[in-house]
Amino acid sequence: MYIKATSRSTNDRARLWTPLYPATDGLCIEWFYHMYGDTVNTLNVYVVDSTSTVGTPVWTKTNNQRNVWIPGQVSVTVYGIYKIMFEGIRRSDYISGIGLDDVTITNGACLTQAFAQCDFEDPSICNFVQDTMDDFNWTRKSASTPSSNTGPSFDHTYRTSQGHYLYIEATSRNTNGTARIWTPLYPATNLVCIEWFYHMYGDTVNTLNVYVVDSTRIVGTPVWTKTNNQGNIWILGKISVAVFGICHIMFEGIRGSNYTSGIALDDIKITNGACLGQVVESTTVVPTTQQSTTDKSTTVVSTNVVESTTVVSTTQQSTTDTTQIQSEDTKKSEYLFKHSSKDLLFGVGIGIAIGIAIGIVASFMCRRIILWKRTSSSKKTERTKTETQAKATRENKDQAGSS
Ligand SMILES: [Ca+2]
Ligand SMILES: [Ca+2]
Repeated sequence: MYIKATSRSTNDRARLWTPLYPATDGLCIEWFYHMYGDTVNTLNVYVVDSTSTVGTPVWTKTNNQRNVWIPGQVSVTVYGIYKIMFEGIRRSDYISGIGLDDVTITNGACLTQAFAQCDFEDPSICNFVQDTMDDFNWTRKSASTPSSNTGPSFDHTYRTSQGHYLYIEATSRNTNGTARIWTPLYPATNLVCIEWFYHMYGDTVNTLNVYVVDSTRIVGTPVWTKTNNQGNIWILGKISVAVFGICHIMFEGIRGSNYTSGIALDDIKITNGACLGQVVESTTVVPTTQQSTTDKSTTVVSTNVVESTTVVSTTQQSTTDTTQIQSEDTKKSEYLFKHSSKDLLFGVGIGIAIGIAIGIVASFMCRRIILWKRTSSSKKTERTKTETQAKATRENKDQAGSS
């Protein structure tokens, strides 16, 4: 679908409505748009309830975005029955066509929603903010940088002299001078995936640092750092960071000893959740700044070196998790110990009780046997005595008879 600008007036609008959808847990709206032409105006996306009252757009894009199809995505928190409306607005003349294709509406938030995706083609640089407490600023540029033997000759997005990137211009700056640029604040619910392309070319290139900083803006240690000349190529940086809460991402370029220390950035993408896809070079950062590098194989994908760093726990949260797991284990072994010793005591008690019972029964039986034996032997003695007396009486009687 497209809006044909020929024979229309300035600011004429064309609105396209979806049917009504039941949203039980928010909606994910995805589409592709094409906004090519010098006088391209605006594409708006609205979420509208069954009353059909149009409020403010949930997504908006203005001006020429070049001759490419670009994916659009937005998650909206709505509960009830909704329809989506796409609105194209014409500008001053016929070169303001807008195309729309592959619209998908899903119940629930978008799974891989990018907080930000910046190719630096728009002068607004995606609301990234220059630091004012540092030494100088990042510069938005297309084509080559002014100095030779340093900096890129074209951007990463289009690989043409028309595409734009950000870079630190080292000329007329001090050694170790820093330039910092901040993203807006993002609500991270679990992990954050940070992806970007960097270009670090020049004999005296110093350092590029990436930080994740909470809303206090207190800068800690970088979650990623790279130093020295990396050659005249754009390289993919990729890192998953455990973050729970609101955070900025901050890129810091540090100048080297002379003008050949240009560092450039392009195609920055910040996503909620861990990084997906190919991880070629992987670095695992374990707690207490102990670094162990594992699985270090490097593959060149087209002309980009793919590189990835996974931060397992540079944050309190992960450390807490580990502690919780450890204390769970401790509890478990304590429980087992307590219970096994209880069982043992119980067993010994029963054993003793049975022993005592057997002893009592045995001693009772013994006494009975002894008593019985005594009684029977005394009876026997008495019988023998009686028999002896009877015998003597009989003998006396016999003697008396014979005499
Ligand atoms: Ca600055
Ligand atoms: Ca670019």
